[in-house]
Amino acid sequence: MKTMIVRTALAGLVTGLMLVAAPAAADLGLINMTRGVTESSERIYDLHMTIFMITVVIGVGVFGAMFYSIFRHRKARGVKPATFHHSTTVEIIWTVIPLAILVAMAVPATMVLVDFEDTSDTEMTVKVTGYQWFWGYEYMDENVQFLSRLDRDSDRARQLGSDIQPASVDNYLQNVDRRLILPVDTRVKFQITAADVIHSWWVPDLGWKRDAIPGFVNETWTEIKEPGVYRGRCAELCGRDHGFMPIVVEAVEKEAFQAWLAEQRGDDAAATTAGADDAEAGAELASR
Ligand SMILES: [Cu+2]
Repeated sequence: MKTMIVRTALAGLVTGLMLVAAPAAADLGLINMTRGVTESSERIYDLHMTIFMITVVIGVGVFGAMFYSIFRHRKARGVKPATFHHSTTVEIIWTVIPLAILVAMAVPATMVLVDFEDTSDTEMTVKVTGYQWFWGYEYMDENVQFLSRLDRDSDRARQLGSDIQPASVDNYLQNVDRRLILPVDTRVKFQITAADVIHSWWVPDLGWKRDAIPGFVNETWTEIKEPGVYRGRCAELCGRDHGFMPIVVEAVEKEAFQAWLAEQRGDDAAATTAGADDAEAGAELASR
């Protein structure tokens, strides 16, 4: 009778695990961190996987030893409890080993963090300003700046009683009217700040997230390897429309970027005027 119960329970457990594990295995990439499209994002990913594997090994080791001991030394088998209550050797071991593991993990993690702070040798600078509730981008020394807001379609669909199905909008709440265009294979410095409250500029594919704080300028850098469109969002609860200030970065080849920049700068007079209007609107908002 007893063995039958155990067997039924085990069979149930295995079936349950298979049901959970099968779809999970297929979608592992969805629940894991993204590899990203920069060298630093790949370093972060590798670091994350290494440390994850270390914790898995520790977890299996510790829980394995624990469950084995509980099972093997259970009272039902007539095991007598040990009577010792102090062991200096054991205490030294269980202090030194975790300490060594922590130091071993801290060294590569610190190296990645230090690398983020190193904004030397960057080829261009983009200033990012967070506003309630949109982003401002300025290409330093290029005389190009603009504001980037939630795209019209998403904005219309999100209004109360709009009757527009969000699913019918492309990249609902993840699209903007003007994308941040960046060149690939270029070390780009970011200067991140805010004009009203704290925001946070976050594009997962770049590997980092930086707070945009009024009165402070946070610096970091990126170098995108592949052309493409990379989406992100504000990652610091900044007020009513926090969920409606997405970020879209479009990485293009260097020549295409230069052409785009020239177009923005004045070869296209309309674009410059629009940029100036945007800047005024931003300044006005900032002074409120
Ligand atoms: Cu925000």
